[in-house]
Amino acid sequence: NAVEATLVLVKPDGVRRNLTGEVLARIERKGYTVTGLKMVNADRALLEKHYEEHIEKPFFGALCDFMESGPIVAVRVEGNRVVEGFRSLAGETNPTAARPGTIRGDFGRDWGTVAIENIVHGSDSSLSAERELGIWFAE
Ligand code: YYY
Ligand code: MG
Repeated sequence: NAVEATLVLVKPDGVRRNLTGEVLARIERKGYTVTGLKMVNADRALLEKHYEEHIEKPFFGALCDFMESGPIVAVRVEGNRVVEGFRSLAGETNPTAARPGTIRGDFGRDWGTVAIENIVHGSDSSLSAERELGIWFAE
């Protein structure tokens, strides 16, 4: 057994569309445990830390504008292999490619412009999870 924690963010599109409860319900229904929860208005400095691997990417500016467009719900989730498990619940990054039945497949919007609106973030490894939880749940 490999109980670990991951960071889930309900992004501004998810909060705006009243999907916070839907995302939390899917997490809990899967048997994972919510161990931290807060609403955050992210600023550029926070997002540059969170998305440091993407700073040089062409979509970075649009991604930050999108992530700053409204409140985010940050969630600490615990469970056996939850990092991989939540990525599986979320589905592929692009909502067009994400399978129906996944959060992004069911609710994500790919307008073909600017930032992809894919409802949620989930850490991509246990190392990323520790780093990101330190950013969003500092102190
Ligand atoms: O981990 P994940 O969120 O699935 O994807 P990443 O490759 O880490 O990209 C982070 C974030 O950036 C993604 O959720 C949407 C956005 N994005 C984008 O708007 N356009 C792209 N071509 C790639 C990613
Ligand atoms: Mg990522």
